[in-house]
Parts: sequence; structure tokens; C-alpha cells
Amino acid sequence: CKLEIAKLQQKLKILQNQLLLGEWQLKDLKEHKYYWVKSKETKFKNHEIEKDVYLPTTSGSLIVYDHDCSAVYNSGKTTSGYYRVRPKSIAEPFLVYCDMLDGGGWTVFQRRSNGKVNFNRGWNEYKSGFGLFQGKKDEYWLGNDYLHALLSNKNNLLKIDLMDWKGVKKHAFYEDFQIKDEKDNYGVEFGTYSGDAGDALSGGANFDMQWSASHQGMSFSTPDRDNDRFLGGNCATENNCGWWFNRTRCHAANLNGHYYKEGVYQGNYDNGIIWVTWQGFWYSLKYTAMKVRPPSFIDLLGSGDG
Ligand SMILES: [Ca+2]
Repeated sequence: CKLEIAKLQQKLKILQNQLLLGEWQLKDLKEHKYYWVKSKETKFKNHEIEKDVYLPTTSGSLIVYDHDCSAVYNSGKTTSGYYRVRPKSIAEPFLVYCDMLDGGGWTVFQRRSNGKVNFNRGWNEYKSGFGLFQGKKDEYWLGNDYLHALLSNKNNLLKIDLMDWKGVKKHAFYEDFQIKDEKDNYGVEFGTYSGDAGDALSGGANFDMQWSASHQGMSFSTPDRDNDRFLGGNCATENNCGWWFNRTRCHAANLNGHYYKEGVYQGNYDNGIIWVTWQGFWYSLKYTAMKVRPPSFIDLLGSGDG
């Protein structure tokens, strides 16, 4: 009889644990609306009767994968979409788009595709991230703290996918991509370039441009936090975004710039979405994605998910 009671007590404990887990999951679902997508009921012209219907996303399960999208890929999930990952150096799991094409395992930390998300934001928003985390082409900045956590303690390959307004695609690879933590202003470092878009992160072809516009070793600046080398002002204010700006010329690549709805643009500042070694300062790109994965995944086809 004693044995039976002990068994029952054990069963009860298991059930209690399951209940606790269920409660936690329910709480999590309620608190994080990013598990749900709004269905677009724009059929109704009268806005008063527009309804927000919430549907589970493809990432609707509460599974948290280890570290990054390469771990998701290795676990057998080879469909592109939003997954929850938790790099070991950060306590809270976060949602991110995993690009499982292009060799698979890419963690996407930046995307521009339609100009719907405002990238003119301050330090804290770039720190913790902003944008939409629902659709395949949604625009977002993952957040500098998350990016730092993703990149820490290992080598990473950075791939940048670019597309112009004619649908022409180019890409750039950088080995050993790293960013520092907040106390070092999320300073960026990168290694050898390869690809067909040109090495804009290093500032372009001539020495003058490299001195003035290379992004190597630059701190992150935002309109409310001037960490650049431009003594006459704040590059982030001129360019309306956060980025790793340098001096005078500010940048040779800026993928967080203003989203112009055409390629060629004019203005007081060359503040579009720029990759200078491909389209110059006065052409704003239509699509960009910045993504990372461990170098062991290296895939030289470079077709991209863009
Ligand atoms: Ca400055």
C-alpha cells in the first residue's frame, strides 16, 4: 500500500509539472504577440469593421532551438521561416527568420524589401531590434544585443544579398564577421571579401574613399548617439538610420538608409540604401538581406533567398 501511495504521489508530481508547463506556455503565447500573424482583411473599405484575426505562424510551436539557424537546420528543420533561437550567451530566446535556401542555416538579422518599416530610430531600438517578424519579406533589424550574442565565441560568415529595381541580384561574403558589445558601441569587424557586388564594406577602390568611408572597426551610431569619426556632425542624423559610419563621406555601404521607391534618387544627402561598389551613392537598392552562419556551412553558389 505504501508503495502504491508513493507511485501515485510521483504521478501527481508529473501531472503538476505538466500543468505548470502548460501554464507557462499559455502565458508566453499571451505575452508575445509575435507568435501570431494578423490576417489581412482589407476587403472592407469601412475601417470600423476591419478585424484583426490572429492565426498561428509557421513557427507556432514553442520549441526553442539551440544557438542559431544552423542548429535549426541541423535538427532537420529545412524549411525557411521564423524560428526561436537562443545563443548560449543570452538568456532570452528570440524569434528570427531562418533562410534555409542558399545552402541553409542562415540567420537573417536585417532585411529591406518594401519600405514599410521605419529605420530612422534611436540607439535603444537598434539595440533591442524592431520591425516585422511575420512574413517572408518583412523588414526588420534583429537588434544589436541579439546580433552580438549570435556572433560571439565563434567565427561567422556574413552574406549580404542585394537586388536592384530591375531584379538584378548581387551578393557579398565576408569571413570572420564580428560585432563588439554595447560598451564598445557594437564596433564591427570583418575579414576577407568575396562575391560579385564589390567590397563596399572596406570603402571601395581608392585610398581616399577607404580612409573616409570604410566600415572596418567602426562603432555603431544612431541619430541620438554619435560614435562616428565625422567631426562636423552625425552621419546617422544625415542618413536617418543606425549604422557603422566613418568620417566625412560617412559610408560606402549603408543598408539601413532611407527606402526610396525607385533606384536613382536625389537629395541633400546620399542617404539611400547604398552599396557603392555596385550602384554608387545615388542609387537606392530595392532589396537587401544580411545573414550569418558558421563558415563550415560555406556554399559558393550564392543564389540567395532574395
Ligand atoms: Ca560625429
